[in-house]
Amino acid sequence: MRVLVLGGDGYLGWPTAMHLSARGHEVAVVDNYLRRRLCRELDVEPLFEVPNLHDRVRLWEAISGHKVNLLIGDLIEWEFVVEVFSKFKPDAIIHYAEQPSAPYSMLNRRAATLTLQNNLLVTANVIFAVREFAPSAHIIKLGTMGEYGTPNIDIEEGWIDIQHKGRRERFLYPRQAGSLYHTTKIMDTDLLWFYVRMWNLAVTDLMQGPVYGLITEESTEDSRLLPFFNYDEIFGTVLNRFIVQAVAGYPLTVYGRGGQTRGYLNIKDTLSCVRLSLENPARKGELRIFNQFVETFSVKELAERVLKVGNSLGLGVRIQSVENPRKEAEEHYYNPEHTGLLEIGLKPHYLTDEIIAEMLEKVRLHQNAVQLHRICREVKWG
Ligand code: USQ
Repeated sequence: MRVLVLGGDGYLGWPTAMHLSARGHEVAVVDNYLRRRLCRELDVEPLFEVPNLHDRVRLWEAISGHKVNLLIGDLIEWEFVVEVFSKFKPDAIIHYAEQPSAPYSMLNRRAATLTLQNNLLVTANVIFAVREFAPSAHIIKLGTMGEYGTPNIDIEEGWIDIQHKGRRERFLYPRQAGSLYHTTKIMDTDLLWFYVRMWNLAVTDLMQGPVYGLITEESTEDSRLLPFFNYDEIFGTVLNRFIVQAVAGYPLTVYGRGGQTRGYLNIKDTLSCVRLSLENPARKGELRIFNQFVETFSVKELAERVLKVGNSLGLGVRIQSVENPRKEAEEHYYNPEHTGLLEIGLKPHYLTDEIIAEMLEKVRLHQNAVQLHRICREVKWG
């Protein structure tokens, strides 16, 4: 298939582009380097330098023999969107082109409006471009488990049947996010659902939990193909942060009581989930939703796992409960469904001690690059 990967420079975008191209899809990546710019502005750059997309595309072609097309530009600008869609004519679009950080969205007014503007306008432009240039294309949108919040009932995969005064109807599962970033993802889902009803689009919305890891099948040959690996408070996800903290001798930063439970997945499973969704598309006129994670952990459990494995490697890991900068439940019910992706063929990589050890060893190679001032930035929700 001809697949456009929007946000192809990011933590997940570049590994997805290589993964799909290795499996014979014709891939084009699009990015405006927003993530790099924000990291630089806030002094929270990743653990190791990542070559720009031109270099990575050349390197990937030299190693794999597969050519990835590249378009640099801002998908908020309609002229650029027209150029991308009319040139490439995609069969499917994988839409990662969003400001992905909850803490960033809570930083100040400017960060909040950038997040709103970028995330909503890019989604709207993608919808209009599909209608005009690729009306049969399948849109695969990265949503987030955070759209659901932490309700006191089971979380279904996107849709819930409600019985009310003797009648039944099917609705999108009620959503209540815990950050402005997560709220923009709810708005995206609503935009897509509206245009699925109006224009018969085919859409898959992947409600993804926090991702961890840095090793994918396609990046083993050359470390310059590894993804961005942020460990700072703004762009680092929690397990990646704990791994770097363990290596750097920094106490693992469990926020508050640490009972916050989320659904996690290895970056390798993100790639499989996206590819399986691509190869088993939604129907026209369907908004299909999968909950994209493979197992749940509380933050405290994650910290204890890293402590155990880290200490077996002689790292002297400590855990420290820090005042929670976020407004979130620290003890709560959490039971989300997640069978849809297993049914279309996902074979999960679970978080074993070996995987934790492998991440610790990989990060150890960059131990001297860790900048401790990046770990805590005290972005407060209140
Ligand atoms: N947490 C800590 N200590 C830390 C960092 C985080 O206790 O040092 C806690 C947070 O308070 C939260 C949990 O760990 O309860 C997960 O935090 P996170 O930073 O890994 O994840 P989050 O901000 O929710 O966002 C990440 C990605 C986002 C994605 C989301 C999925 O950045 O793009 O949508 O995970 S989910 O969490 O299911 O909404």
